[in-house]
Amino acid sequence: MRVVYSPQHTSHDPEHEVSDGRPIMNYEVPERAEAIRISLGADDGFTFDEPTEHGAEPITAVHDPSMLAYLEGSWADWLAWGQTAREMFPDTFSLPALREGMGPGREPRTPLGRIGRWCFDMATPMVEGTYPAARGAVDVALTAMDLALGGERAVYGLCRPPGHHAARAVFGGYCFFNNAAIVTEELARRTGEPVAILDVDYHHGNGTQQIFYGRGDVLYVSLHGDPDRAYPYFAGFAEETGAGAGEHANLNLPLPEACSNEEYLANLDRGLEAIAAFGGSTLVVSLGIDTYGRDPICDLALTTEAYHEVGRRAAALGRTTIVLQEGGYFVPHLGENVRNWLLGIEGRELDLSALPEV
Ligand code: Q9C
Ligand code: ZN
Repeated sequence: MRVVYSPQHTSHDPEHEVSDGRPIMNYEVPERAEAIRISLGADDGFTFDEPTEHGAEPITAVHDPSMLAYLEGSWADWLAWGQTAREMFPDTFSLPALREGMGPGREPRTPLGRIGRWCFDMATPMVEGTYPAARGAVDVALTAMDLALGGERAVYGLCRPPGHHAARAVFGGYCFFNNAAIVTEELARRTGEPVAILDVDYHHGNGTQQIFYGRGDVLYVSLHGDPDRAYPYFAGFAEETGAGAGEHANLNLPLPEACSNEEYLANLDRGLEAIAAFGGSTLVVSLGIDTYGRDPICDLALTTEAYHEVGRRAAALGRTTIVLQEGGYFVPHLGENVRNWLLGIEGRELDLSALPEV
């Protein structure tokens, strides 16, 4: 399988986040992508390609151009205002209710005012190299798409930072640009066909859902920890089925705590049935491995065997598949879990031989 990877991701190296009422070390670290690169690199079945530059147009096809402009200039702006911290976090959030009855107002001018407009949480600090890394992740995703359109059956884009929490005009959840949504939109434009997205990250992909909620030509299917207990809390409910032309093109499958492989696979089959019933010849996968039993921030109970089986069942759809990396935070097993997912999709055997005992 062809793998698209760029070392550019290492310039996004956040240190902190706020979680469960505490400041902690950020889980979305460069070591994650390096662990995946090393696992795939040790297997002759994977060959690596560098991304090519795709420019801004595919990004603004999905995101507010003002958000792109904000992310591009935010670090220089931070320094220009005399800030010296190596991480930029919001300290206010300009929630719409704050201006109820007063109109939306104009965009704040100061860096802190602006980040409070564009960022929705305390998990997604920007550092000096965040913007080039986020642009690199988009190019990784679009290059994987190019390879798929060129005839590859399945391609893997080792995206970092991840993307599925980024909505049209707001970012957060370790995500800046929505890599999977950008690829989906570009695929829809280039092929003129409907496109299905399967999101198997532990967290609901609120950004992807928001971007395509009114669209009948894009099906979004997500399996995730129930938002009644799991981040992002405000979206991912089963009753969210799409709006207008997009009615019935959004399927949320919230999962209980400690969900087993069996229960997970039963829900997966529901999602795959919906995808099979939807038209189109391509599938975009948002691949999160934070459903793992040993993941430090999530509460499902999947094992490596499940990843191989999910890949195998996704392949049975018989569609050209673009697999893009999202979350997954138990770094010692992350690479081997991704590799087994990809072995599954390629019809290769489960291989637990390189899973370290830690
Ligand atoms: N108490 C992805 O997996 N922190 N993003 C959650 C829970 C942020 C996850 C706090 C989690 C973001 C791509
Ligand atoms: Zn996640």
